[in-house]
Amino acid sequence: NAIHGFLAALPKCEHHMHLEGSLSPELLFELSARNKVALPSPETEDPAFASVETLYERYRNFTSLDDFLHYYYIGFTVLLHESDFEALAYAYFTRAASEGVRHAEVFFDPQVHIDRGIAYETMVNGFTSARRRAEADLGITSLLVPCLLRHLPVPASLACFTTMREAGHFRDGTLAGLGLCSTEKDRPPHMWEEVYGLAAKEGIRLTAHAGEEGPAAYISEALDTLAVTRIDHGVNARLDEGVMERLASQRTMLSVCPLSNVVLRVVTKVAEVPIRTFLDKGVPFSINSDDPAYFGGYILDNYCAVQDAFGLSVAEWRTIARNAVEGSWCTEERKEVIF
Ligand code: ES4
Ligand code: ZN
Repeated sequence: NAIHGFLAALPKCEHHMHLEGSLSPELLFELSARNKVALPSPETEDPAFASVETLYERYRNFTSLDDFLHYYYIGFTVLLHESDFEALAYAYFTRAASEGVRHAEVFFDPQVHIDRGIAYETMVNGFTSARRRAEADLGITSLLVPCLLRHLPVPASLACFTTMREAGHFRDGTLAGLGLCSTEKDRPPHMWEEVYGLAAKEGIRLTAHAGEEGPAAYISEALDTLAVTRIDHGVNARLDEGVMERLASQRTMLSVCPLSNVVLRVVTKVAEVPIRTFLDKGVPFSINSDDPAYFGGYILDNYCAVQDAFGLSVAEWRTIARNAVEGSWCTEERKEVIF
């Protein structure tokens, strides 16, 4: 298919990719053996852990965000040393660069690692060294964005934010911004207003997952109470005309993740992701992989799935690629080199 070659060559930016979500079953078993961290027993606990294949098969059958998050957090347990975090991130940058990604803004979940006894510096040093090596060897630039976790108490978010700020990492560019992820159920955005207010005072770039399983109203609430300049997912904006118009007029970029939305049953098929509507109404968006090791595809698979569902023109793909570059948090100089 000729257009797939075109999509592979298109200069891409990825804005919604959780580094822990790029942990393949292969690397999971490898690190489990090397670090002597037991996974759930396939005999007595969870048959999915019998092999790489059965685990991939289980990943194809998630029923909800919470069902996915259960496996996602098991994956964290094998990450112990700086070299593990380095290997995880470098494997992602290698794959992304091979698919035409020129710039990637990647998420990680510091709270989960800190809570299980991993030093904050261990993960950040590992990720940072992978970023440097990937830029030097592969020409891919990247930014690192921590996500606070919505299913944990708000004071835990405050404590984590304080750790990162006191490390000086927002000021020196080690961390490029702040995000918010995990389950939206009964955790409305305004609960994080205080933390986001502190971050805004320091001039930190802000984004948040909203309108994935949560309603369109959570998108407006994130814009109003958290002062985010980007929305992660945001597909439920399609259910509210006012929210659509606001995103278009403010040019707030959505980081859309089509295969993730299908696997987690936010939509029943990629054709239900409102790509056509976003294009027609001028809502800027980028196309992303979210948790590529769990959702059956990296960024190019997501681009191809969108093409198969919508049959976009070359001009429309150029608009999507340009909007993704423009919505990035890299320098204007870097944007000009990419597009
Ligand atoms: C996530 Cl798909 C998704 N939604 C919310 N939080 C997340 N963390 C990792 N993947
Ligand atoms: Zn996500």
